[in-house]
Amino acid sequence: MLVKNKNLRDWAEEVRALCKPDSVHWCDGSQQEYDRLIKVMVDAGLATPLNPEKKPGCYLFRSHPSDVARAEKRTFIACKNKEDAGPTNNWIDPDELKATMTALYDGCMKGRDMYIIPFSMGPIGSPIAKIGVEITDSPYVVVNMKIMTRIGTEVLDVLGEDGEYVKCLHSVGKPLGAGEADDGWPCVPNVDEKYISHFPDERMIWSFGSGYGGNALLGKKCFALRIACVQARDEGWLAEHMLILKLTNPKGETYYVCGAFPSACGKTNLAMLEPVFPDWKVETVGDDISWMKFGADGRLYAINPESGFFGVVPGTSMHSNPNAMRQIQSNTIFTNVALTDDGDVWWEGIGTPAPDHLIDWKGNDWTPASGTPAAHANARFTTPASQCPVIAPEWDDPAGVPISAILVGGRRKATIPLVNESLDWNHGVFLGSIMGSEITTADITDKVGQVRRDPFAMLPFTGYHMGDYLRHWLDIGKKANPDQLPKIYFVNWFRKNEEGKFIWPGYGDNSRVLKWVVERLSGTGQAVRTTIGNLPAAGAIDTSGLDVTEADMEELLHVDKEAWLAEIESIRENYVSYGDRLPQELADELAKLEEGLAKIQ
Ligand code: SAT
Ligand code: MN
Repeated sequence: MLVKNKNLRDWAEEVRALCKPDSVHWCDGSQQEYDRLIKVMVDAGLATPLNPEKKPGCYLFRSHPSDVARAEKRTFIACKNKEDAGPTNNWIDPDELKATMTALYDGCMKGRDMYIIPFSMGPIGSPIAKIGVEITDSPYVVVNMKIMTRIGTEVLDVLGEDGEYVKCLHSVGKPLGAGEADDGWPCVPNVDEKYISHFPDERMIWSFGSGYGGNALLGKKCFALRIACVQARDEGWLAEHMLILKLTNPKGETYYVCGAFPSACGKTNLAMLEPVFPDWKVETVGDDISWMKFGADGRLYAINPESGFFGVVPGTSMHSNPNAMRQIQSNTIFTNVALTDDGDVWWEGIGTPAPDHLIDWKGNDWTPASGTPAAHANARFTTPASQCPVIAPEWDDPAGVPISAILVGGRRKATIPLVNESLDWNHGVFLGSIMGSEITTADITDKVGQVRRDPFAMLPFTGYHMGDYLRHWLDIGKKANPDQLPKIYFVNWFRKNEEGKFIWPGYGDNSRVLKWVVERLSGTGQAVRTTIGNLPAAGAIDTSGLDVTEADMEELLHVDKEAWLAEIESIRENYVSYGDRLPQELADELAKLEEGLAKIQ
């Protein structure tokens, strides 16, 4: 392959000399290449083809039990000054980290092929897109990257002789001896020897020891969020952990909305939701990441930098996400789900009873009496965005789509109303800064019940100081005409009543809230101004055909003074952790809120 970019040629040679693979392969991104790598993995026993009558073009992979999710403890932001990483990141001095990892990389690809994957985050050649190159020794990474990003020769063409790219180096960290073959998923089993390292000053990523998800598919969280948010700060745009959806009302007017939610809030479900109103339409532009830049008209335009969805499988059903279920019937890679005797897949929450016999995600026989989950809780599908039955036709428009509203939210059983419209941009950023979810028993900590603040759902993904990140959001507001900025809405689908039951049905019924948001944007939605924000007026949320009482709606949409006063204390505690990097505007918003609450009888 002709590689015109000298910098890339030199880097690839440098990596080859260090990692010492048996061979080097430049990925062209073709279907033949994908098929060949899949075959190599099937032949080696690392992938299982699913029954072509049930799941054509689908494969099942089982990872090592130590390698099943992002390793946050082993994720590092290695900027020059420790203070710039802030309180939410793990920091290591970049020179020290490079020395440690260079020793690990030395000879780490022996007995393996080295793949060089040029990829574009965003439609190739889009003014909002950026290029990366991932060098990896994992063919699993190559096939997943082909689905999740645009890879191959065309990207090299855009890169040209001197284009810039983000260097992404990845190794599973398991060299093979002469004649040795993998006996299962290769990785470094000891979690404390895995490294997911970011060098934001150099726009570079080094990953070692894990082959799973965001640890290894470096275009996703590592580049498109942790490195890109630093680029966005420096260049005046936003790289965010947000879905993008398109709403069309009965008049045929369209609105594009982004949404930031921490994990376990049903973000992928919301991105593809089926509205309960037959004359409304919801279409998907993206399910995880949004890059937003100002267009010539002064509005923020978003692209989905990815081209596939890497979604959590357990819990996905015809009830929770019928469109995803339709999307993953073909050409999909499943990782860590259970295999049925007829070559299909099964998982907890799929909506059908467990079969009498399965092979579980660890490769063992499983029956309903086994007492263990058949699929891992973080089992994933990797599936092309183009297969989403409700993908918006403009999902890959290089110009992006103009954003009218941004939803932020978390999983909160009390205090936070179903929906709350920000009063202005700074207030919206304040709402984004205080969002988060209650810590559950699944988090394995003693803080169960407390709120983990997760500003804009970026807690694990902000590649610099969180206080500076929030300042950047405020600065974005100063660059624009206030009328052209998206309106920010704080939503919460997870309120519970005294019996601990969810008050709001969620899923498709969330379209009722989206409808009110669009009505607000178009000027018809009714709201009441309160000290916490604009809340829907009584009856303004369309509950026709819904079994939720007026008292429930009142509960979902009122200001609970005592709860908010307690909330303020907890917000203040979190704000203190940002030290002198907490933007004054946010301290002011908190003070205003406190004053407003004091006035409530
Ligand atoms: O593994 S990923 O980082 O891609 C998904 C997630 O953990 O959010
Ligand atoms: Mn995500």
